[in-house]
Amino acid sequence: MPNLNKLQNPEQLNGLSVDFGGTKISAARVVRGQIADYLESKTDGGAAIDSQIAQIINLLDRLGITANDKIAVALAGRVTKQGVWQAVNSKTLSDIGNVPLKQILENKLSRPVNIQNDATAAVVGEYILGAAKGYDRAAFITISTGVGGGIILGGRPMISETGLAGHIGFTTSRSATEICGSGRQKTVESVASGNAIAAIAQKNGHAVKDGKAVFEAHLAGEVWATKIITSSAEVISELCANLTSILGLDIITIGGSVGLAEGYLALVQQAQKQEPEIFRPKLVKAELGRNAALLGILADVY
Ligand code: ADP
Ligand code: BMX
Repeated sequence: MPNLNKLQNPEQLNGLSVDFGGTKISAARVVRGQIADYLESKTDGGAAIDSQIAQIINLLDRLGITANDKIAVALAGRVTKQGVWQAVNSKTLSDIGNVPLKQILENKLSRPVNIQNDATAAVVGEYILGAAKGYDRAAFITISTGVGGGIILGGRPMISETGLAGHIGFTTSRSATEICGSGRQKTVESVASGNAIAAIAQKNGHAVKDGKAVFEAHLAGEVWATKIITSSAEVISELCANLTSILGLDIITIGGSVGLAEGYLALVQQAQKQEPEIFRPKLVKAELGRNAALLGILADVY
């Protein structure tokens, strides 16, 4: 696998990219490391695989595919070395099991297509042209529909044969109580993710549509909502300390719509104060914001 240190030049990031998440699918035309065009559609987590693939192709078509365009797709779920896509949390994407997506897209688009997990793509983006530039041991945590992770060690993204490496949302937390869609008990994702934030609020009798609505209630001063958002941030702080114990990280970049929302990072940093100093890495917002995976997926490192 190529070492990322040789790929620091953002000028090399060109083409069409897709970021397929549990809530939204975004797509972009990237020109020399810049987003030149951007489109978004809503994810239907219950849709059949053919329809999910049609969504990806539709966004690419709308951006306008030319013969020479490089195409790469970042995805929620694990992506095996063979390019097979599989949801780990099957409640988020219910029909994604054992899909040979790389082959399917290559046949449809008549060119090589790189596919990779969304958070792994995001850490690569942040490493090449965002907040993790120059750090040898970096992680990206997305707090979004789920909680995902991408890790770079020694200038290389951590990728395993099964595609499971980096799935930090499925580690456990001392605050969790529920089973999650991965089948594991008491996971970080089951208590800190956008879906969990909404589910906890609904369980407590608050008629909210999604995590965003809970976040808005928190910003509006609703105490019940602040309690849920603070608890999510505390769990992410615990995760940061756990990851740092295992990997000796220098920096963690925080992304995803919950992670990027106003004041969330400050809550995680506040919770970090409970940890002894050695367990507190540098914690920053993803500099590339929502575009981290769209940019990182175009690097030739997977
Ligand atoms: P995806 O998981 O598809 O990558 P996002 O990063 O947008 O998408 O994360 C989706 C989650 O973030 C949902 O739970 C959604 O309700 C929540 N969310 C979306 N926008 C905001 C916002 N502005 N503030 C807080 N939460 C948000
Ligand atoms: C989940 C898992 C990860 C993903 C992460 C963030 C699934 C479907 N998803 O932990 O693969 O990286 O969520 O994904 O198993 P997002 O949908 O929140 O962007």
